[in-house]
Amino acid sequence: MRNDENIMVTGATGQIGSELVMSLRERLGGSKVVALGHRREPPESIARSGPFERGDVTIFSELKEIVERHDVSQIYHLAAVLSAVGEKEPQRAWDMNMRGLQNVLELARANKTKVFWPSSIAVFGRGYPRDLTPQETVLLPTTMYGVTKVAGELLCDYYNRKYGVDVRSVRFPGIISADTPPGGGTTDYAVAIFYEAIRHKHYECFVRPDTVLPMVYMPDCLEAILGIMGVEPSSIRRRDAYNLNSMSFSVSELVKAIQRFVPSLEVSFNPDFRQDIADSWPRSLDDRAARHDWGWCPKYDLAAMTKDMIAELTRKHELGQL
Ligand code: AKB
Repeated sequence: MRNDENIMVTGATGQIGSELVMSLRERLGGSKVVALGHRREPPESIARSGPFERGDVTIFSELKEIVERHDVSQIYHLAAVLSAVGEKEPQRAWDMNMRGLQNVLELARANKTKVFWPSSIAVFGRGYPRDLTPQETVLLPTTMYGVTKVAGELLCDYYNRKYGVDVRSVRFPGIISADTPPGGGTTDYAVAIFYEAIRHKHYECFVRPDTVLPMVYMPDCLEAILGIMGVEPSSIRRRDAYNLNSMSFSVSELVKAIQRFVPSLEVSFNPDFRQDIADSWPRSLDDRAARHDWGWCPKYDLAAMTKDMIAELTRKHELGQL
């Protein structure tokens, strides 16, 4: 990454955005990274360390004005409605996820901007192998979020082939982090359980104990984003999205791992509509293409991630920040 470039991160107050902005600012300098948020107030760390813009990614003119004013040459487009909220508000999910992405790709076409856009394991749904899911298989999602991710992958591939837009993408599994909690996803339980273990020693889980999903810890998630964006365009052989695999565990295994640090944690189960979504997603993925093409190599497993999460949330709790 060159430090004469200006970067914009959309969805900058969200789970990935809030940490990606800080990581990019540490590398490039605060003034080089514009954080774009829509509804939420920015955390103080983001507001203080560089430019923050309020804007709506579905409004092309707003986005264009901000991109041009800051002379942006790379966009990390993270603003999205996730799977669970998307099932409650499918029209909003379509509008936000598709219009936002197309606006970003149109700007990228006009300004020769490089783009990162996250796809998701939600592209899978029916008729595919749930273990070591291949890079190329049937994409029949069961959620509106998944529909927007499949359509988004095709749109990225189209803009690359038709207009040469340098867009790069990965299919993220659930993301676990201790900074900003996720909002409105199906994999949110794997984060919420840590917060509740520290705060109340009790968590009511909305999926069954035997539910297995793939997950990734935030430091590896950031490495994926910076890794795929850091290589030469010729290394990127897919312009739809790469499968990523890191760790997979059942809820029971996660509970046991946390109980090593919080033995009094109790978890009850009350599955809701998110169970069906979880049951339609892969348990693990074949990510050989990502490892081969741009060097994806996650470091955290369940034990290392759990140790880190507990230490970080305990520290925040002691400081009265939880
Ligand atoms: C969600 O649960 O909706 C997201 C995802 C897997 O893309 N975390």
